[in-house]
Amino acid sequence: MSRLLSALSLCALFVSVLGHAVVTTPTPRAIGSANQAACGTGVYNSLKSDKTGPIEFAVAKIDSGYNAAACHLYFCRGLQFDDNKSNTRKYAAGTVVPFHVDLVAHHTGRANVSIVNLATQKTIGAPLLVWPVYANESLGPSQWPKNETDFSVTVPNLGSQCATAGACAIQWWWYATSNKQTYQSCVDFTQ
Ligand SMILES: *[C@@H]1O[C@H](CO)[C@@H](O)[C@H](O)[C@H]1NC(C)=O
Ligand SMILES: *[C@@H]1O[C@H](CO)[C@@H](O)[C@H](O)[C@H]1NC(C)=O
Ligand SMILES: *[C@@H]1O[C@H](CO)[C@@H](O)[C@H](O)[C@H]1NC(C)=O
Ligand SMILES: *[C@@H]1O[C@H](CO)[C@@H](O)[C@H](O)[C@H]1NC(C)=O
Ligand SMILES: [Cu+2]
Repeated sequence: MSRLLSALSLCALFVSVLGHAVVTTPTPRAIGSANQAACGTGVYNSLKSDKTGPIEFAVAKIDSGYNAAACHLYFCRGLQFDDNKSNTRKYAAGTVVPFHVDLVAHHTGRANVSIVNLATQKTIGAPLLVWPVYANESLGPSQWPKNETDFSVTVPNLGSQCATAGACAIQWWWYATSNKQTYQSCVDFTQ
């Protein structure tokens, strides 16, 4: 019995150390040297070690190399556009973009997907999708809503706001209220 209990607690530890979620389709913005320069090595190593890990793990590693004016950890997970410019998509108004989220561990919370302005770090318009409850940890696999991991967003007409690379991204944002952990992924695009 005690062996079973320790196996169970090891498992829980494993799950809490292992990562939790990231967008995998479209391939989101990658991490690189611009992130390290802006965020410092402690944060960079944490973000890089597990792309599904919560932002709070990286916050815990903030060191003297962290530049708060350049590294916005709670926006696009602190990842920098400059690290992955070639990954900028072009989405005409009305484009339906399929998403897949690799949801490694469920923690009850809420989520949304929005177009974001990379300069002001604000949402452009209303969120495209909202999940008032996301990744409910009380549900078993057969009950998991399919649209928490596979969904599509329709890119609205953004006028000229997103004409330049580095102006806009689509951000997926999950906040797990049950353990106060934040997950974000950004897909850079122009229109
Ligand atoms: C950024 O995206 C491109 C295109 O998807 C990819 O080939 C490249 O390896 C990425 N860059 C980094 C730094 O990972
Ligand atoms: C997800 O699917 C459920 C059940 O069909 C639906 O009620 C909900 O509105 C959908 N949520 C999103 C964000 O698409
Ligand atoms: C999560 O699922 C359980 C079991 O169906 C339900 O009782 C609970 O209300 C759900 N949580 C939220 C926040 O909706
Ligand atoms: C998206 O979700 C996050 C986490 O719950 C929340 O803080 C944020 O205000 C939401 N964004 C919008 C535009 O509703
Ligand atoms: Cu997690």
